Amino acid sequence: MQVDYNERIPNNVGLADDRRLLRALERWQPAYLDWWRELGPVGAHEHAVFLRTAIGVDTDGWAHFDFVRMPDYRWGIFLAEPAPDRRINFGIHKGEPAWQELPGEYRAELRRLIVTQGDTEPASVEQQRGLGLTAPSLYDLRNLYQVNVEEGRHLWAMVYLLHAYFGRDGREEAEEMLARHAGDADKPRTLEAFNEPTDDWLSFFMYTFFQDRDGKFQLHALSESGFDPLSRTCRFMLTEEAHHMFVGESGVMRIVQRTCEKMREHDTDDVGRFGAIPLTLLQKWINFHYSICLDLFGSEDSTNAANYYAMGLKGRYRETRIDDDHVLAGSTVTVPAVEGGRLASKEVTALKAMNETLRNAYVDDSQRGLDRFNKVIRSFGIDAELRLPHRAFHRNIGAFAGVCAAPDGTLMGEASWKRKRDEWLPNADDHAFVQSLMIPVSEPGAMAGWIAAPKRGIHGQALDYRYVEFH
Ligand code: BYC
Ligand code: FE
Ligand code: FE
Repeated sequence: MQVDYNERIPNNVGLADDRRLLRALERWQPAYLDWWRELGPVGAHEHAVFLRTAIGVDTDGWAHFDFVRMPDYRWGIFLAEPAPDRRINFGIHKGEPAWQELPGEYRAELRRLIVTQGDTEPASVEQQRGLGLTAPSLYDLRNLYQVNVEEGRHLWAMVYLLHAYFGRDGREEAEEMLARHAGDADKPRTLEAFNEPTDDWLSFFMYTFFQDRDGKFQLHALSESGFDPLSRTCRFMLTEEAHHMFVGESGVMRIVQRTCEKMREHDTDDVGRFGAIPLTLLQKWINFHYSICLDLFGSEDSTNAANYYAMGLKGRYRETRIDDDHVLAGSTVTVPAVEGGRLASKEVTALKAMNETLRNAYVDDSQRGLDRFNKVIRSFGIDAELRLPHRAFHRNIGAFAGVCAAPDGTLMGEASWKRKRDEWLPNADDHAFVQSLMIPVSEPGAMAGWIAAPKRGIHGQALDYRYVEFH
């Protein structure tokens, strides 16, 4: 289905035929644009950027590439095509037709899921807003802005659901989305990782590798929802998420590549002197971003998660491909626990372990990414490995909250942990060093010294294409 860009809010949901909804969204739109100008990318409002914009939701050719001044980007509302006769695929309503209207008995739960999801989207734009000033290349700058506009669109996607299905309190929640801010002392974003500063490009690539990957898994789980509008919304968001995953993985990969080249060239691990990022620093950044992202999955033992599943609101990763009864009444699984100061495990119902089940899928996926980085390191004949820290390391939610664990999972006293902290997580000197590398490069085709060039350009364009026009 093509999308009509003559409309003020491009969409494939028939907004023109629903005057009330259209008016409500048109009232929210100026507040969104004000927010974007105030808390969106710094100093970018006059740039013309080679961006892709959704023009249809079918798999072939939904994207259109052109130069867009970012405030003129057409944030729209797109849902994946409906699956004919779609059913609820899990939980107590399994087999019933998917809900096309809001199921009244689950209103509170759905509202909460949608608000939590929606809150992360503008949060990420706020967290990344300063990065445009220090991009390592025009290619990377363009990718940053592409991610930013799409996260803005993801907010639109959730705000659409709130406006279309939740009436007045939905509209209030939509306003609150622009009132909470990443890192704000009084009104922070809901989930902790969305309040962390993201001030350098190493952090940006780790963010898109680890934190957007939480987005991928949460969106997959929500795309299984029996509430069909939520499912269709998330299915379309996932097509955009794939690019965010690419930006993160290829970004870290290119840094690893440059680091290894410098290690070989100078026959040393200490490549900071040569303007590259040592593997030890990459490891610290991994330790930080991975651990705060594990928290995003919630507690190992969660009544909320059990309810979401039983009610048919939030499924497992690729629910329909799993070979079981999709009801899970009476089945149990073991989840990690801490008992008497030791790592242990405990049995909980499979329903209450839903957060852990999703986290497990995330851990495996993250490990596959690290395996690919390690393959590059090995291809240089370098005997080193990047590792995911133990799940107990640096956690703030769930069984390991408040536990002092080393990256290898060894439990220890708080004082010892604090003494070691600077060896495991980025410290002030590390931040200062990485910051010192953040010198903007804006010559077409040129790259900052700490990162290798990508293999190819965007949408068939050359690497030295002028992806961003500064005005
Ligand atoms: N920080 O029962 P529990 C993305 C709270 S990322 C702070 O385990 P539940 C993106 C919890 O709210 C994807 N608080 O929680 C990425 C609860 O509070 P109450 C975002 C936390 O509900 C990059 C209490 O602790 N989408 O799209 O099972 C760029 C008990 O916990 C945290 C979603 O998250 C935390 N980390 O699980 C842009 C999907 N964790 O009730 C975008 C929707 C838990 O005691 N959200 N708490 O007041 C959910 O499915 C669930 O809310 C969660 C939490 C999985 C997040
Ligand atoms: Fe998103
Ligand atoms: Fe994303």
